[in-house]
Amino acid sequence: MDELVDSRAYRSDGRALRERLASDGYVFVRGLLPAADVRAAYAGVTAELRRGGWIDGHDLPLPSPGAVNFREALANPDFRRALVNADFNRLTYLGPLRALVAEILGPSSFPYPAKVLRAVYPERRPTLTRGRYVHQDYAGTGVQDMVTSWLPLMDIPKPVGGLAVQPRSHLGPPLRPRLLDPRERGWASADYRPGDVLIFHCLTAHAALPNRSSALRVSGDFRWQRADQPAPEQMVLGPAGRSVELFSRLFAREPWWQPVPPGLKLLPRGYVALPPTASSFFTVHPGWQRWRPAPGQVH
Ligand SMILES: O=C(O)CCC(=O)C(=O)O
Repeated sequence: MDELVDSRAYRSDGRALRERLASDGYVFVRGLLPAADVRAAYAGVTAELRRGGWIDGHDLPLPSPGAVNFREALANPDFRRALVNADFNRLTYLGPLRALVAEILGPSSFPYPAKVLRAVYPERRPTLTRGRYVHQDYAGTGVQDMVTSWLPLMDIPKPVGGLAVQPRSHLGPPLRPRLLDPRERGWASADYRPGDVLIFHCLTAHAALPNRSSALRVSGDFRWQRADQPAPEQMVLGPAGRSVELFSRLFAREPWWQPVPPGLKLLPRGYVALPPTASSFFTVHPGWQRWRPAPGQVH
């Protein structure tokens, strides 16, 4: 496993960041966010998970309820409370993260109100979290040049199972989902710390490393796109199909809240994604022209 290249020195240099995204498929910035803000999010999330019996008083995982995937976890009320925690949601809107994405995608970029919280148990085969399978996030939204920001909420050294990306895989064809073997060559990851941010393009292959520790791995992933492209309705209004933007009732009065851009067009729920159009960063591999969405969820 290679080390992610740290782009901290270029965090205000849009051109260098875009070049890095175009060539490697990712941008990693160590210590971008204040660690205290990330630790507050971890404290808020784990308080709910502790109350719900996911972890004990030392944050060690308990056998119950043991949901392995985000969607299953959403059925659990304590997990849902963790997901709506204000300090967790606030992370998406912190100035250094918004500024970094704006340098890459442009000033109209915005995060989807729908956010993903991961609470990943130590791996016990045959049960595996879907994030362990190699995938490309384009399949989830069908929005070209969408980027994902992945944030550790705690120290996540490699044995705790952080995210790995396959540099330059965004230049290749679509890949079939398969389990990532951490000994594979040509992959990169890091010993993550609170405040680090990994951003990757929606055609970049990525997967989580196995959690071989005794700890629950807690991280968040937030997705971003430009305002001049239609956005998937479920990422803006949420899975339950509300009439107003997800979380706006809870957080609209918070000083950090940012509504989605006015006039944003939505891709209706059930919309079947088409092969990606041209990217503004790199030439898309012709193999994507034959791409069709696979049934079922991969992550
Ligand atoms: O954190 C994980 O386990 C998986 C994350 C992932 O696949 C993603 O952010 O797209």
